[in-house]
Parts: sequence; structure tokens; C-alpha cells
Amino acid sequence: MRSSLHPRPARRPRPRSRTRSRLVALFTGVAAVGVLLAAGTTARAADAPLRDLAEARGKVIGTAVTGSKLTGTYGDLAGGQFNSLTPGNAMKWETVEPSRGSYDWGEADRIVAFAQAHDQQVRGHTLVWHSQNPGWLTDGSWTADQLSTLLQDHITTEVTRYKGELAAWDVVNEPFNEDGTYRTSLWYQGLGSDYIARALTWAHAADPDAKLYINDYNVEGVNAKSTALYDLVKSLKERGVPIDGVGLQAHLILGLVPSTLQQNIERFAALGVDVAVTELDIRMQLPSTDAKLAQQAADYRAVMNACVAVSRCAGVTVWGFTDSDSWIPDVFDGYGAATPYDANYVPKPAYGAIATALGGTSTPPTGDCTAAYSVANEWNTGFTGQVTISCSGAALSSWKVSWDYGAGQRITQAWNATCAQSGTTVTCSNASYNGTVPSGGSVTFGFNGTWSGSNPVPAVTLG
Ligand code: G2I
Repeated sequence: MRSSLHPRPARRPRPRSRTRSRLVALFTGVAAVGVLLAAGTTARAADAPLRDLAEARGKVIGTAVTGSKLTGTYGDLAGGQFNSLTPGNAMKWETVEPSRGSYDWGEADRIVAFAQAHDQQVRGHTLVWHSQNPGWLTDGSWTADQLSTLLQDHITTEVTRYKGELAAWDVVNEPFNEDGTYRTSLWYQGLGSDYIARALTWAHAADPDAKLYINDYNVEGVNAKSTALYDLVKSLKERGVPIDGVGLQAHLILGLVPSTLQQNIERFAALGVDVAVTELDIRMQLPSTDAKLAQQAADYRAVMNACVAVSRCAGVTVWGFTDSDSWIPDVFDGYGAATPYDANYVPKPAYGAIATALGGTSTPPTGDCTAAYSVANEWNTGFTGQVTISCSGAALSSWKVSWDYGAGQRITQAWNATCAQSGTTVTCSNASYNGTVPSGGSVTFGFNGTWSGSNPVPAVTLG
């Protein structure tokens, strides 16, 4: 079997550096106005990307992705922070075979190619499900034999296409009702519960190296549904049906991580299968508050800790890493903020919780954010200055800049920031309305000051 983590090639693209404390002074001598600039990057302590922390522990840290979004900041973070990708929708039956016999692998291929370019695993999702099937399939009327052939052809075609390229497949998705009875899906109605064993067997025949999973929600703790799944896996193992793992989706609600999560993972592991948390998100009622985000971080930490504690827990995949790419607000009215990054790609406390659970420090990466100081206007004893904070590949939710006036300058007034001077040191922080600097965006504030003798541009520190 393939190891759960591929070795990293020498030339894996690295995420942008987060540690530079360099202070760059850029001088542009425009005689009349005398514009002078100084720029400084963030000087905060660095942390390793999540994927490096996870790999050091032999774990997967994955995210569901949308193929069309894999550029810019979304692509940088998806490629830089995670060592596994799951196509959120791209490998589902309605996407790959919207009309019978006519296949569209575009988005799925794109995700697989991106993953390979970034030395990431791909988790295939999903081959047999009651949902997101094409109309021609669900509207048809099929005999059991026809249905079985359709399913076999679908699984064989799709698994063969990606043979040797995927680490794992969510072969069967959501087979159970909450009480542990089988869901009366198209498949169960036509083929009985044996569709599960058949699907696993066909998938194994098409790609013997892929780890084959059954995946469901509300099976994170010990309950009737997870016990039905446990009994099914036990009997499949006893019958020699190829089953490698169990996926706990983990679409959780704030403050409600099941207390029996680790115990549940352990009982599956004892059956001789892997366990993966496959679709983690933790939703809250909007708006988010600092208290809710702190609770969410504790919840993410609890899930991570449970997986880290059990060696057969392969890892954790989040169902979208940014709130701009989450299914929650579309489906749960008034709920959201469920992922580790907000919609502007600012890491939330949940990000720090994932990092610390994987053995890292809690400082989120700040990417490349710079502060540039310029003197816009200068007269005999006074001047007007401004500082622009710009981000690319990262974002800030609040900011603070400081500098030292070495030539006796003093700030007299500031706007769009709160500034204070103590001795020679000036410190300015965001106003209530301009703390957010999105990736690709900037914020500027201004000030007046006094000078005499000379008015050199100071080195500015952000952070
Ligand atoms: O429903 C959440 C997840 C539960 N477990 C299985 C996962 O496969 C499932 O993922 C979600 C996707 O994240 C959504 O993006 O599955 C949904 C469908 O049940 C996906 O939503 C659908 C929308 O309902 C469609 O309107 C849309 O055309 O996504 C489609 C593609 O964007």
C-alpha cells in the first residue's frame, strides 16, 4: 500500500516567507515635494505552514477546494498550507457525467494537476451517494441488474482515470440514517445493502493502491449511527471486502464537539481500519464575536487533538479553508464563519489551534504585509506624512506600526489612525473602521508633525 504521505520532492513551491524582519528604505528624491518612502515588513515570529507541522507528525491536513478558485491568494494558501486536497464537488457523478456517456473531467483534472504540482495528496470524493447524481440517472427506471452495471461502470471509469494518482477515495458516502438504519437511497432500494460491498470491490479492482473509505456525518461520537457504521465495517472486514478506512465528516456546531470523539476513533482503529476526519467545519450563529471565535478555536483543537492522539487517525480535512468557500451560509440560515480563515483570508484563532495541536506555535502567518512611510509635504517647521499598509498573499484584521524619530520630529495630529509619541517612539494603530487590510489591498493614514534641522524618513516596523 502507498504510505499515507508522499515524500516531498526537492522543488516543492514554498509558501511566501513570513519571517523577514528586513527594513527596506526606498528613497525617491522628488525635489519639489520631497517624497520619501520607507517600507518595513512584519517582524512577527514565524510559524511553519500547517502542512509542514502535519507531515512532521505523519498526519494529513487537507482542505476541500473548488477548482476554478485555485489561483491568487486562494491558490497560495491551498497549496502552501495543506498537504491534501479533496474536490468539493468536482468528482461527483453529476459533475463528471452530466449526460449519459458524456464525461467532463475538467475541474477534477485541474485539482489533481494542482495537487501534483504542490506535492499534495488527493482524496477522491465521492463514488456512491444519494445526492448530486445526474438527472438521467435519478429519473431513469432501472432493473437491479442495470443499476448494478451502471454503478460498476461509473466506479470503474472514474477510479481508473485517476489510478495511482489518488491516495484515498470516499467510495460510499452517507449510507446511514440517524437511527442506524440504511438510508433508502436509489442504491439501497435497487440493490439492498450489498451495493456497499460491490462498490468497494469494484473500486479496489480499478485502483488497488487507493485507500477505500466509507464516509458519513454525525458519526463522530459514539451513537446509534456510528455504531451501525462500526458493525458494517466489522462485517465487511470479516467477509474480506476491501475497506481501508472510515471518514468522519465532522460538520460540527460551535461548542458541540462530541466528548466521545477519540473513543470512537479508537474503536474503529481497533477494527484494523484507518480513520480520517474528512469534512471538518464548525459553524456558529452570525455575527462572529471574539468569544465565539475562541470557543471555535477550542473546538478545532479538540478535534485535532483526538486525531493526533490515535496513530490510525490519518488526518483532518477541513471542508473549505476560508469562509468565502463554505457551504454553511447557503444551507444554514444565519450561520457561518465555520472555517479556519475568514472571507478575507485572515487566519482566525481556529487556525492557531490547528497549528498548536500539530505542535506548532500559535502565531498565524502574516504573509507579506508592508508599511511604507512617506513625507507628502514639508514647510519651514512642519510636515505632513502618511503611512500605507499593503498586503499581498496575506491579510490583517488589525494593525500597529511604530517608528523612531531620530531628528527630534514630533507628531502633532493624526487621522485614520490612533497615534501616540513617547520620547522619540511613535506608535499608531488602526481606527475602529480600517483594521482590515485584505490581501491585495492597502490602508493609508496621515499625520502632521514638526521638525527642525532635518526630517529624515524613519524605518517603520509593522506588527
Ligand atoms: O453538504 C455538505 C457536504 C456533506 N458531505 C458530503 C459533501 O459532498 C457535501 O458537500 C457539499 C458541497 O460543499 C456543496 O458545494 O455538497 C453540496 C451538495 O449537497 C454542495 O452544494 C452544491 C449546491 O447545492 C449546488 O447548488 C451547487 O450547484 O454545490 C453545487 C456546486 O457548486
